Amino acid sequence: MDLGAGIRRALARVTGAALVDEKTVKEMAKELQRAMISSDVNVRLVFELTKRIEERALREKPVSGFGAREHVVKVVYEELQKMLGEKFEPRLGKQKIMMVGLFGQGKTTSIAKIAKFYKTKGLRTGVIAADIHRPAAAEQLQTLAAQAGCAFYGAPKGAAADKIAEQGVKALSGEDVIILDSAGRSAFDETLVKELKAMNAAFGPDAKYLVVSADLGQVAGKQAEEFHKAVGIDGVIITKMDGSGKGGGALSSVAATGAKVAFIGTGEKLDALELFDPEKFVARLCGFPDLETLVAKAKSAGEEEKLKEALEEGKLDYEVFLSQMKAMKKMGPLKGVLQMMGAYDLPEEMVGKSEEKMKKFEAIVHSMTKDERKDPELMRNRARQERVAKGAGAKLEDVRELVSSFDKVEKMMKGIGRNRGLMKRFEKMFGGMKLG
Ligand SMILES: Nc1nc2c(ncn2[C@@H]2O[C@H](COP(=O)(O)OP(=O)(O)OP(=O)(O)O)[C@@H](O)[C@H]2O)c(=O)[nH]1
Ligand SMILES: [Mg+2]
Repeated sequence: MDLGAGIRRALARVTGAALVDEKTVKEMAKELQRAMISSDVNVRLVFELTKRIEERALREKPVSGFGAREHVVKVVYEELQKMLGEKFEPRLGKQKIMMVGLFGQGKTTSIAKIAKFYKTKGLRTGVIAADIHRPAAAEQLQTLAAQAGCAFYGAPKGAAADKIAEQGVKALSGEDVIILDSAGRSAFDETLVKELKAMNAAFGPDAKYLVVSADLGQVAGKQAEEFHKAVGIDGVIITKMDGSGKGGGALSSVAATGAKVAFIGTGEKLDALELFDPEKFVARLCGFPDLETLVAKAKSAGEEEKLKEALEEGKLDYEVFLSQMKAMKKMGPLKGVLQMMGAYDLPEEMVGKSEEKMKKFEAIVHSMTKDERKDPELMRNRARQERVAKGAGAKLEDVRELVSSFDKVEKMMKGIGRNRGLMKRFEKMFGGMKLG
């Protein structure tokens, strides 16, 4: 399971609850534990985290303007952030960077990404190929360097790695940032430590980054410790965050050693690199880009108290459906408000439709009869679908897509809105937007 989805699901237990009490908070904490453990976060770390969350959520008084639900979300948000450490501030300016790491972790790719990163900061960058073990290593780096638009130094075959590093620094003396690519190793052992120390002495780096893949999960923390002990590292680059379910484990274990996560790699392309910022990262995981604005919005849009009165079950029909889709489209941030109310992962059906599609859907709804709009069951009929398509100047597939989107959203509503009458609340929030 995707960690973000798991966390959002856990939060939905609270945001979607009619009443936030100890039981709700404990259930949320349990769900959070499940999500984190399945992302390979160390069990002890997980329990420490949820214990702190429970304590703070139940004992602390909400800050002014925050209701019980917002308070719990805020606590989760802050504790997750603390768990992942501080924001990394890369040093800009002239420097030599050495990359270390085991086989296949993404060193060479990350070097090119970082070279590109420094280039966008206006610095001249160059890379040195000193991986003398893997036959095609220099070519790989050369190709990537060309893509990144940075200088490249590769020595003729047969040269020793530390000599290449020394010569490379001379050859690239006109560059501001010089990054050294060295050979990976299959395991952390004495030979590797020796090699690292020799490279360290020959190259004289100002910064050393360890590259680990998110696939390692909590083993990433162990590697951070070992490498730090051997040569000292300034930051860790966690690659393949895009393709691994263990990213949470890798991030938290590295942070737990006191090492800083510097960058994360999120794809094979050279621009798939992010400077690691726990605040932003956690906001994204929780689905609340900006908690404060969100709460303010929830208040003005919903007027909590009035919303609470509207707890009866609502019923979805095509008019409401369309007005909601339009509202979602217009008010992106409302996505957060809805999450606050318990809709943790809104289906693409409600937020992802293109302008063109929306126009089409609107025309389709307009060419439905009043009965059809009010009784969605009718629209399952093929003859009706065909008639409506014709009337709207749309294709039969468009009508069917609308019907299937409607079904999905209705299902979601039933799931989360059963007790709270979420539908009613939607209607209130988007009231006045009904189609004429
Ligand atoms: N999806 C994804 N793939 C990545 C990422 N970073 C690297 N890769 C891929 O991982 C593979 C290994 O990357 P390299 O950069 O060659 O790794 P390395 O550590 O230099 O490997 P050795 O030199 O053999 O030790 C390549 O296929 C990369 O395209 C990432 O952030 N996301
Ligand atoms: Mg390599």
